[in-house]
Amino acid sequence: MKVAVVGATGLVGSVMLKVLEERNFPVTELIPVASEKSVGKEVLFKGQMVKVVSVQEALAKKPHLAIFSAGASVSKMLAPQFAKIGCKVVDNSSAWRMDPDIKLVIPEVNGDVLTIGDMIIANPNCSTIQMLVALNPLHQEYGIKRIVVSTYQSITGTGVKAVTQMENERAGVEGPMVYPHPIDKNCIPQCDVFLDNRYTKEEVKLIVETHKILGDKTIAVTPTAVRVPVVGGHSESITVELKKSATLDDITKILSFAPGVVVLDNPAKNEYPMARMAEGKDSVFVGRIRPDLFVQNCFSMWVVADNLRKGAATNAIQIAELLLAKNWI
Ligand code: 11C
Repeated sequence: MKVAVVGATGLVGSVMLKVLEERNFPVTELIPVASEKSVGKEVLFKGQMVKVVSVQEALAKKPHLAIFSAGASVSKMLAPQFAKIGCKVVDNSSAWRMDPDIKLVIPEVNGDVLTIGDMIIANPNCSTIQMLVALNPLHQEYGIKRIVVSTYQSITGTGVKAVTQMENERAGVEGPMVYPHPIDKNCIPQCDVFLDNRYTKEEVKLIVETHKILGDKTIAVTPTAVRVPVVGGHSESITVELKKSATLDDITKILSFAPGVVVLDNPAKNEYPMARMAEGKDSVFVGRIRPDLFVQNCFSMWVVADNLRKGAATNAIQIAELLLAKNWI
């Protein structure tokens, strides 16, 4: 299969190549695509250097699948051009997520919504993916009434420029700032820009994407998104109130069997998920599971995942694997 990776030289793009290779995705020809300034550069795939090409060259090669991670405006403009030539597009940007005609998919949660006619499929935001991989099994069993979530997000979510900002700060070197404040030795309660309702775009994504993926707009979602000086993954403190009664044992058992979830919860041994251990892995790790001491049928937990893998590249490639299993590519 001819597979184009649009944005192949970016942080997520390079993880895409790694994950395609690791999962043995049947790539017969890799077509790395990037902006004009990167055309001619080379990327490493399966032990070989492959030349980065322009969008026009990529279209001329008629790929069967294109995985986009080049930002929303690029996706908005180019995804339809690939779809038009019969190429399935899995888009990692926010461009198509809330379009009512486009499916927003986490394979473990709502992979069954995909149909043969879907040409552009949206990959949700990283902080939504890990939250819903953990919470969907509880929603299916008990129904979710309310979610209160605070995120502790890796700087890799902002891209390579943020990593450079933190490295410069640590080295005491002046350099361009992508955040409005220093990030090293700091927590910035702002991911992305503010909207009129005083929430940030990242926080609103947690609300609207949850409603679309779970197909339930009645779920109350109260998000606070925070950027922290961490590179390995995003962590989330989640409190979930359920509609039906459940015990701690029920919740732990359901999560232990949940697809894509690894429970790591042993307070006696100080064991719980952390970004350092999630880095480079594809699972969503859940720990610190405990009942609320004041609210009935309410549980808190700590959820961690590698935002570049399950939060982006791995989820996108899992969507492509679903299409492949159905013979739709
Ligand atoms: C972050 N979640 O960590 C963002 C990165 O909508 O795909 C990905 C933004 C998006 O800042």
